[in-house]
This record gives sequence, structure tokens and C-alpha cells, in this order.
Amino acid sequence: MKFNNLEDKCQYYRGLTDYKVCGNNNILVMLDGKNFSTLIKNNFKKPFDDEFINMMNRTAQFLCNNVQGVKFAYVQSDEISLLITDYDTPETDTPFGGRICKLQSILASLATSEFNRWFTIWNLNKCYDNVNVGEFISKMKMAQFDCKVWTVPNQNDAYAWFLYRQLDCIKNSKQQTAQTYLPHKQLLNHDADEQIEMTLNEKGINWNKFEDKYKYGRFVYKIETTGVAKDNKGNDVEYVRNKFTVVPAFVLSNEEGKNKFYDEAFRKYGI
Ligand SMILES: Nc1nc2c(ncn2[C@@H]2O[C@H](COP(=O)(O)OP(=O)(O)OP(=O)(O)O)[C@@H](O)[C@H]2O)c(=O)[nH]1
Ligand SMILES: [Mg+2]
Repeated sequence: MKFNNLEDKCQYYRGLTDYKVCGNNNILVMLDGKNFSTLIKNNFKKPFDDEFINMMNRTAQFLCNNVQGVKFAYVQSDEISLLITDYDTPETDTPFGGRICKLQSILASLATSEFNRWFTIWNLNKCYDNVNVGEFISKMKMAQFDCKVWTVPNQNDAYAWFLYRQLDCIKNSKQQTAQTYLPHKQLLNHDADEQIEMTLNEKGINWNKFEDKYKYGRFVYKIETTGVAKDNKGNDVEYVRNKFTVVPAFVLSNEEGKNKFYDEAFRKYGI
């Protein structure tokens, strides 16, 4: 191949794998903690740890607030799913021009840095007063996230993704509960529902009575929130704005849940 100059040649090769998502579409993003089983082991409570859950929630909320076009997020275990739309109006831009390498690398970096902010604070809070902070942080294990980005052709297929992840969350939540209280051997050859039945009968632990955030995961979407700010004379003024808020997930697998998902992810934005 012949090129006019060095720059043309280098840019040509680099550009060959600069793939883009198809615009005017429903863009899905999934971020997953790398090797979190090891990171979590011996650090966080089983089956569920609120401090870990809060770190994941804050990371998801940060992504919603810092990535253009996010409408809805779902958090469960060490994973976060995001829905981004770029067809709100004919003028709406696709974030990062739809460039997959940019979307994946920047979103993974945003998640990684934000999670590590809270993870570092959590680690430091466990320290003794006279610890050398610099030395402690230099030895601390840091977290990383991977990131995948793709599109689905319609809103129903976007809903299907969140339903798929929530069904996985429910199954894992049941299994994680059973594995916390009963020996592994006893659970072999039993499905998730049988496992929580056994946990109830033998240990009196009722998975069905757990809080929704543990059973169904958490959603992040915009909710009307009131706040107080100072005006230029220093007086308190109340304001109302739509703010990305973390809430316990509702069940997606029925008509009511599906409808509410459409309300929060699409209808609220007139799409
Ligand atoms: N103790 C505890 N573990 C949790 C909690 N939430 C998620 N986990 C664990 O987090 C791990 C996430 O698993 P995966 O994402 O499948 O595995 P991974 O080790 O991160 O591996 P890769 O994602 O392939 O890099 C599982 O072992 C879960 O049991 C929690 O609240 N408490
Ligand atoms: Mg993981």
C-alpha cells in the first residue's frame, strides 16, 4: 500500500478498528468488576454487604450524571447496566460520536476511578489512627471494571436486557443466600428456589422477606427532588429538579413493571 506521508499511514491503520455504534438507537452498556470475587472475599459481608452495595450504587449514579444521554441504570452484584438514547430530538448527538473504543474506555475509566474513590475511603476508615496513609494506599488493592457497548434495535429489546439481568440477579441472590447458610454439598442438584426453601426450613432464613434491593437489585433514574439553595441575598430558596436517584428495583417481569420501566426510561423523556 502506498501512503502520501507518515501521518496518513499511521492514521489509516489506527482508523481501521475505530468502530462506531449505529446512531439513532438504544445504546446498552454493561460494566463488570474485574475479578471482584477475590476483591470481595474476606472484605465484605455475605450474602449482601451494604457498604459494597453503596459503592456500586454511587458508581452507577456517577455514570448517570457524567455520561451524555443516560436514561436508566441497573446495579446488581458487581455489574452496572446503562441505557443511553441518542434519538431524543433530531439534534441529539451520540456520545463520543458513537465511537466504541471511546465509549468503552472512558466509561470503564469513569467507573473504575469513582468506585476506587469510595473503596479507598472505606479502606482508610478501617485503619488505625497512626497508619501511614501513603504507604497504606500504595499497597491497597485497587478495583477495575470492564465495559461492553452495543445497540439494540428497539425499546422492547432494551427492556429485555434489563429483564435478563434482573432474572440473573434474582437467581444469584437466592443462591448466594443459600450458600451463606448451608454447605455447598447439600445444595448440589437443587435449583435456586429449592435452595431458598431449604434455607428457610433448616435455618429459618426467609429470602422472600429480604429487602427488594437485595432480591431485585437497584435502579437509577431521574426523580423529582426538592432542595434548598441560597439566592444572591443569602436567603434560602427551594428548588425542584429531576435528579438521578438510586432506588430499590421493582420487578420487571410483569406488565406493571414493564410499564413503569417504559415510563422512567422513555416516556418521561418524550421518546
Ligand atoms: N460477599 C459479597 N459478595 C458479593 C456481593 N455482591 C456481589 N458479590 C460477589 O461478587 C462476585 C462477582 O462475580 P463475577 O462478576 O461473576 O466474577 P468476578 O470474580 O468479578 O470475575 P470477572 O467478572 O470475570 O472478572 C460474585 O462472587 C458475587 O458473589 C455482596 O454484597 N457481598
Ligand atoms: Mg465481575
